[in-house]
Amino acid sequence: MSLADRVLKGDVRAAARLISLIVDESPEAIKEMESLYPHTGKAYILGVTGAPGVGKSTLTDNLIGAFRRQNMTVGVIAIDPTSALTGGAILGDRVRMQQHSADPAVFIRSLATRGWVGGLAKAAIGAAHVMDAMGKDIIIVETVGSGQVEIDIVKAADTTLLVLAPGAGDEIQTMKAGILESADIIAVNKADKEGADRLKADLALMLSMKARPGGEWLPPIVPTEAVNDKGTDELVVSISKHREYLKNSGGMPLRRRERAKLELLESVESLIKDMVHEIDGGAYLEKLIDEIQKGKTNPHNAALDIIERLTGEPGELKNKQQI
Ligand SMILES: Nc1nc2c(ncn2[C@@H]2O[C@H](COP(=O)(O)OP(=O)(O)OP(=O)(O)O)[C@@H](O)[C@H]2O)c(=O)[nH]1
Ligand SMILES: [Mg+2]
Repeated sequence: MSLADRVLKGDVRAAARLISLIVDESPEAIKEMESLYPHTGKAYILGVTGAPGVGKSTLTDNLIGAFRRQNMTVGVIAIDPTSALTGGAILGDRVRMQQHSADPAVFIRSLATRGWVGGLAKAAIGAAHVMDAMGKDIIIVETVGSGQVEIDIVKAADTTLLVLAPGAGDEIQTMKAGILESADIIAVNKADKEGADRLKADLALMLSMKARPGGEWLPPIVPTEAVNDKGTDELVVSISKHREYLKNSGGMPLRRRERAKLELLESVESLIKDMVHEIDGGAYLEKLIDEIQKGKTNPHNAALDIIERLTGEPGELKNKQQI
């Protein structure tokens, strides 16, 4: 039986293997995914983002518990861009979500970047497709921070939960980075700590400054104490309400379109890069790099030369670029 067939039957080991192949950008993954795609699109994707240490994993663990009580099956993708260096955070996530690790209806997978950032959003969405095809009802994608990858993944989720906590000082930066605009729900975690009420009030003020015509969604601010599993039910209610809102407002296809766009563009990028590396067995790329170093050309013109080699239709593009 192929990996894809095993995934469709809910085989956890096959799913783990396929996700590894996706992360490694193996050609085998492309083949397997071809037969999986028609079986995707059923799962609901919840993005959970926020600065390091605000409590995303603890909250995620609570959410897994809440969704399981509703008899939903759950997939979790924890993305950790820093673990290449420490390896510690992933271990932390595993430990934090351990109470669900024995539950066959819960599938948790960490994605490490191993020093590369390119294609991470694509790999995460690929992993989500695998869990979707496995039959998971809801897929939680946990991402740290506010880099481009996070913003991409946040855009690709159906519902985005932004987690903030008082006192870190990070929260304001997160807002500056534009994540606040992408948030559908905001959890003010560590509500047991000083400053939570002020953070909540500041957030409410910031959100009220944006005009929301025609019943546009106003992100609810939900205080939580993840360590004590407090506020989880309120969060789950907000998630259901947002899901309902997306359904009624026609927003769902737009989000999924955004996801398809992200995946497509990342695929184009990686395919073209592969093609470039293969021209003359890599010699052409080296030659252009040499020429850039010697000042005989520049990266932009060298890129146009590459496109000329790849498409055979150079002139038109060059003219366009000059205008
Ligand atoms: N006081 C308090 N501490 C909390 C709360 N929620 C989480 N913590 C603690 O905050 C620390 C970080 O929690 P995590 O759930 O690992 O946070 P995270 O955002 O997933 O962290 P990274 O994945 O490393 O970015 C842990 O020591 C938690 O026990 C809370 O509501 N109150
Ligand atoms: Mg975490």
